[in-house]
Amino acid sequence: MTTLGEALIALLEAHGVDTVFGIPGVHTVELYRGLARSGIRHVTPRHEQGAGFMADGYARAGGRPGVAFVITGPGLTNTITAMGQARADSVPMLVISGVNATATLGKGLGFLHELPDQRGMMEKVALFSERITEARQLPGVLARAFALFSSARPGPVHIEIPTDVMVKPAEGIAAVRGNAAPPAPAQAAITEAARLCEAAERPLILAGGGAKRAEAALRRLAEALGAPVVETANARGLLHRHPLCVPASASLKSVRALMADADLVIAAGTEFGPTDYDGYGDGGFVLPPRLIRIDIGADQIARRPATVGIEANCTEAIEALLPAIGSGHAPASGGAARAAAARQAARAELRPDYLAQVRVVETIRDALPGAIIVGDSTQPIYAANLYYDHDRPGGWFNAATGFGALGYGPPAAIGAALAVPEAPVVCLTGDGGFQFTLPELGAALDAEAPVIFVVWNNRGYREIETSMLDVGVEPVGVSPAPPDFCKLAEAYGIGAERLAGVAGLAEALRRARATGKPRILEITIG
Ligand SMILES: Cc1ncc(C[n+]2csc(CCOP(=O)(O)OP(=O)(O)O)c2C)c(N)n1
Ligand SMILES: [Mg+2]
Repeated sequence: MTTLGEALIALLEAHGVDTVFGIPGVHTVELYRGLARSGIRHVTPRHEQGAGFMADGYARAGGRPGVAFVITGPGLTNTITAMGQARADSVPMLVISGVNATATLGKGLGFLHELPDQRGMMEKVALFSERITEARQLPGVLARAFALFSSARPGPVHIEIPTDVMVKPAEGIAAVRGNAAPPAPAQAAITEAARLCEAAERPLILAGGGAKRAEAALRRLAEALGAPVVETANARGLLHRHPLCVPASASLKSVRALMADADLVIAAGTEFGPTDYDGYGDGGFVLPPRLIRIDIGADQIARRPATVGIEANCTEAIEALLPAIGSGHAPASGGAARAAAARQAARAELRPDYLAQVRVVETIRDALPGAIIVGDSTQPIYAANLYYDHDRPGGWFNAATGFGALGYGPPAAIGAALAVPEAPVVCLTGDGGFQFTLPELGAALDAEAPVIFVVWNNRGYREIETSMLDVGVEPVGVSPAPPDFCKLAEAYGIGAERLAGVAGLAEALRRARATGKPRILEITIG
């Protein structure tokens, strides 16, 4: 007999899932019956938040949904933070959990891992949460999840299976093959947008995380229009070193000036989130008056309305827009000069300490070309989110923007390394953030994920201390003592080096990469 738990694994395989991140418990052992025999790799984090963050890093780096298996109750509450992060950054994530036996649900009888209303809790953060009660529901629920991931604005989805349902017979259950595609761009919107593009003398493109897989199309549009391309944190890596690239935050005065000077702004795959556009909370960001928005979701476009909204994925929208712009249209002159001036002014705007930190990140990039750099909320990541030109599309993401969950970096980097084994993966984390998810070092070893953990050790929550000092608050609670990271590495059997400052960082990175194993490089600051 095939059980429902076994059928679920077979369906996941049919949907192309090759890795799940999970911690089993008595409520999910029946999910593992099928897993052991399948081709799916199981990676065990040391905490379910790690499972969620690994699934997130796996999805962002590899472009395929990340899958987590967790137990009911605490396994799922431990995963919520990662789901919040995935929701904020539109990361496709499937979280599959157990739940107590159907007859006990909602009665408050105190069963192991019981929550008052697990699905109700999930519905607040997931795109949808569905309980499986019958085997025949499985294909449809999975098809719905994967259709959402491939055709709409992605995010976390939750499926729960009661323990009494997991063991039900499930013969002859086959996957529903979806052909879900993103909405095709409406011709009327394309025509109107093309007219605006033709009339523009100082066009500008804003690229967000939704554009990170649209590099070739974006480059052609930028060049056809002569438009500088300003990139949010999640878009960095696009158009590396291109004369039109402005890898700087729209929270900077000089970038805002560039935007204000434009007579047409084309926003591709950006929600205009305040952590990118109003990072200092000064309210100084205003939506451009002449605005074309390209977004996969009509509801997203409606939140910050545009002159023209194109509901489509970025590549398809741009590929429809380009031929609609008259073949005689010449690129605006001066685009590269506007971009160069903005780059220079943006860099000059950085505080000297931030500029030094940006140089640290540039050292990492130049030592390991094509690396994926996964960041936590630490000073050099904040600095580089303000200004930094990464060299790999989709290869720069971190928790210092959007939801901003501290501790994201280390597990997300492990997920990234498993998704893209050929790329060097660097986790850049502070001493404070690293302590949130330190035990995942063990998971990196188990899974043979050769992540290079670069620890920016300034002995405390320094960016928060600075925020307190800036507003005259006497710093309290910002100096948690860090452990000896090199001794910790030793305890795990992981190699480590301590660097006093950044001298020698490039060589240390290359040495780390050559080992092909996880490694800690601790940079002691001050
Ligand atoms: C879950 C969570 N808790 C608290 C915070 C607030 N927070 C943001 S950055 C930070 C300090 C991080 O310290 P560290 O990793 O050492 O980086 P540093 O600022 O010292 O470079 C804190 C506490 C957060 N973003 N997320
Ligand atoms: Mg610190």
